[in-house]
Amino acid sequence: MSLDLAEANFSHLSKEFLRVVEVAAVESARTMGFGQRKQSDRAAVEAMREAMRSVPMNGRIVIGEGERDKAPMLYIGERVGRGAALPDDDANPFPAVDIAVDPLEGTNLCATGAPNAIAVLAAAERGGLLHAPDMYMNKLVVGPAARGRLHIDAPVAENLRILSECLRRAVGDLVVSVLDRPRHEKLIAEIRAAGARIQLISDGDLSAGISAAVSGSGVHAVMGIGGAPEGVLTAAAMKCLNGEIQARFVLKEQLHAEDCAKVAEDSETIARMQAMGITDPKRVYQTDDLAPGERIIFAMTGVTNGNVLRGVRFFGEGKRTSSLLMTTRPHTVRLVDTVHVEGGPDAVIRL
Ligand code: VTB
Repeated sequence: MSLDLAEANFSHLSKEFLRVVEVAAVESARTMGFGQRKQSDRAAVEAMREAMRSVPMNGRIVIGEGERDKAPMLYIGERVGRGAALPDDDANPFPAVDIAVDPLEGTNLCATGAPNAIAVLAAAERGGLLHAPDMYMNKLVVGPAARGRLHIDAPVAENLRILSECLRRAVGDLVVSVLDRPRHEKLIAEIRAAGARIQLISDGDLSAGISAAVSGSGVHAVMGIGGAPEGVLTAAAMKCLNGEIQARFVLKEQLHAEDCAKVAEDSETIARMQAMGITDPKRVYQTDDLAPGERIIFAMTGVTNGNVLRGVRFFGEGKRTSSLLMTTRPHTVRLVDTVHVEGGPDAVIRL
């Protein structure tokens, strides 16, 4: 029998994944503000892939940089970790793990030095993360206080009223994070009409979702259409943070004209969804549908400063990273502040 993702392995792996997201963040952060999003992304992808090689697991990428023919690294289906050199069968001595990666979530944010760029991955036992195609997804993300209380199909004003009750404050005190896109004109108008405040973001609805589930971040919900892969990663984070995501895939016919050019014809998309096991394209996905795993590991490191994490800081004697490392078993949320010392025996560590 191949090893299950047993408790001991599981906590050990989480530390390995921390190292993986830390190096991806460091390498992309070196390119901050260069105005070269592809270069920033490549730096993160290469660093993450290299760091992943030595992880003692039989890993398989389920959400990655794209299909194999388009992405040479961390493509969907790529096997990673020390177990990748051996057949993917019961005799493989390494624990079988499914992995969703976003080596640099917010490539533009990094390229311009804007807040909330992160390096992130989620892992689970095999089958623990939905194989979501790279397409658009409508999302509603809230924190623990409102879990189970809102519905993605309810009118925006009603959801905001319930959210305000759950958070014991006025609707006018709420902040909803929304991607700043023409497709959200109506949504933005509805949030404004309901009286809530809005944080328009240029990119990064995954880190916004995490903010919504962390009290004190200043964000109370995320609404609107972003990427489906980011939706699965958000779900993995919500399992650890006791928050909630509700989501639905969005087909071309429902998209704003501006976004239509970016997506394939619906017939092609539906075929891709079916190949990935998604038979009902209109279904509402709950947190547990997107991330059904029981043993989830979620690791993220700040690249640029953000609502929850600080970005990478470089200084003469090393660098410092700020990360979130979360597991469902045991259920822990670690805020990890790492000093990577490079200055030798005379380096001074500061608080
Ligand atoms: C979405 C969002 C991501 O890119 O995928 C977005 O989920 C792309 O949307 O967080 P557009 O096609 O409208 O630009 C991010 O913002 C960053 O990867």
